[in-house]
Amino acid sequence: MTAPTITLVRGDITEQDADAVVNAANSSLLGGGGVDGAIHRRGGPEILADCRRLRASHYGKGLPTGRAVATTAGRLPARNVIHTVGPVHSASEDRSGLLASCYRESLRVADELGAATVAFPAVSTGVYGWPMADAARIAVAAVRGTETSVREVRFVLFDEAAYIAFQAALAEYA
Ligand code: AR6
Repeated sequence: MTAPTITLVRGDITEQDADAVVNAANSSLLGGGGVDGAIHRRGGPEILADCRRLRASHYGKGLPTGRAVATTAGRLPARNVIHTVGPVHSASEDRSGLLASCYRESLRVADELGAATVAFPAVSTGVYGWPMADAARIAVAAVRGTETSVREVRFVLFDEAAYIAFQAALAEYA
């Protein structure tokens, strides 16, 4: 196990040709907006069917924040989707450990799947309100600090501002 190579791309996570793509889900695992909506839309109903099975077998009370779980990727180019639940950003409480946990736990699940390439969105930076620069630093530090068999971690950034924030975070941790 070594630290994975980190690459940055601007684009849409649903188009990524990676072994696994990570979904910024919510604890219901039943879909939503943003990345979650795009993944279910493009991936088709098999993903939701898997999510429902997981809810029934393990996560009746919801997947806890900071945890991750895998399903099929349906019609997406990837083999699997790894669903993780980011924390809602809070100005009064430090939840950065939970955000870091999303990346660590997703990589642990990726190891179980034998995935060599994993594509991540910027978890919690949309609906969940996390400031991009801070989220980027937490994401890069978490991946750098995780022992994994994954060879490439690709951050897929939706817009220029996110891409620049991740570039800056990578430069900081170089
Ligand atoms: N590919 C890559 N990045 C994207 C895409 C895409 N197709 N679409 C949006 N982004 P969000 P969260 C960026 O809101 O903050 C859902 O309703 C987006 O610009 O998807 O973790 C879930 O069900 C932002 O920078 O996830 C939850 O309820 C980042 O991805 C809740 O939102 C994450 O934005 C999770 O909120």
